[in-house]
Amino acid sequence: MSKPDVLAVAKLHPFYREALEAVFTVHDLAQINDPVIFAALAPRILGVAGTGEASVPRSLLAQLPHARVVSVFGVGYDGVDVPAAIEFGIPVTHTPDVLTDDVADLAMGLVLSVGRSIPQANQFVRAGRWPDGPIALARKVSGARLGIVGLGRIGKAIAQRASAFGMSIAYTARTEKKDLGFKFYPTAAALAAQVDFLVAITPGGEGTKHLINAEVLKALGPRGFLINVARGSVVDEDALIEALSNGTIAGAGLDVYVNEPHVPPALLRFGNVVLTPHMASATTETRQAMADLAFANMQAGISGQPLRTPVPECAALLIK
Ligand code: NAP
Ligand code: 8YV
Repeated sequence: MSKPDVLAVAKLHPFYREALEAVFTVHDLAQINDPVIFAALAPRILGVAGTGEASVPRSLLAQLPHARVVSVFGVGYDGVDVPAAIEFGIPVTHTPDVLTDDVADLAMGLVLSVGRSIPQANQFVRAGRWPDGPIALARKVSGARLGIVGLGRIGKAIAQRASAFGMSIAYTARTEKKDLGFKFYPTAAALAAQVDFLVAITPGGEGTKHLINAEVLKALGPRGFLINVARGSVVDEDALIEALSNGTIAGAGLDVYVNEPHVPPALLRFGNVVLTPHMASATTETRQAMADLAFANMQAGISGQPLRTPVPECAALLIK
């Protein structure tokens, strides 16, 4: 008997791909260039496999009459047209919680990297510059003021880690979380004005586009650092480049970009910017846990079993 067919809409992590291939036939959308071949395959597709960065537009979902699930390998699903998926009766799943620790760890790693100039110091030693003089003084992290934009699962995990560094914690989100005891600011600009390190960790998409803009960067000020581990779209990249050029902010630590995997050349030129390649969840342990969960969701969706982790919009729908 042939294996059921699923469609991969992005380059899948090998852990996820291997799990899928054991049970399903995986077709890569990127390799199907002939519309006639796609039209013949589309009615056989039972599941769609994506990543946090993948695009699953209405136009694609509309061509998959028998799809039963979109399983995203990632917690963010801003590339999926969820209203369209709901309209077509295709639930969307993602991988929350299993990556929270890793993303919070990398956010703190970037705070320490930009504050203490660790990558720059590494370059300083390797370039043989140590004998010529001491490295420039850095910024103390312990006891500094941290602002978190988006106090969800990962934001709270960042706050927990930062508390251990004696940092004071403030945040902005759509809703105030009075039980947590951190200072709430209604806007990112109001928060930025009161902190030394501003960490963005919201979902991407239209609702958060350019949440960190020129006004926020001005409020952060010449001694403030921006960390973005959310999505590239959350930060106005042009405004950020301008702010770095003018010394409006002290520096930045970035894991995500507007046009991944392409990084604006201007960002590569700043010595006070630390760049990582969208790797916040990229440890063996976490990528395995994400693959297990994404696979379990795919299998459950295709076999009509309860989904492990539907996205909130679909969870509400499935309960009704
Ligand atoms: P979550 O638990 O849903 O938390 C999201 C937080 O963002 C919530 O506190 C939410 O506010 C806040 N938020 C949403 N829209 C906002 C807005 N317009 N203004 C201010 N705050 C807003 O999600 P999570 O698990 O923490 O993940 C967050 C995001 O991190 C993901 O969606 C993804 O984009 C990103 N991420 C990146 C990586 C990476 O590799 N760099 C890895 C994993 C995740 P409320 O609490 O008021 O609803
Ligand atoms: C992954 C992510 O890098 O979970 C997310 O939202 O952005 C990351 O964990 C991505 O989904 C894997 O490609």
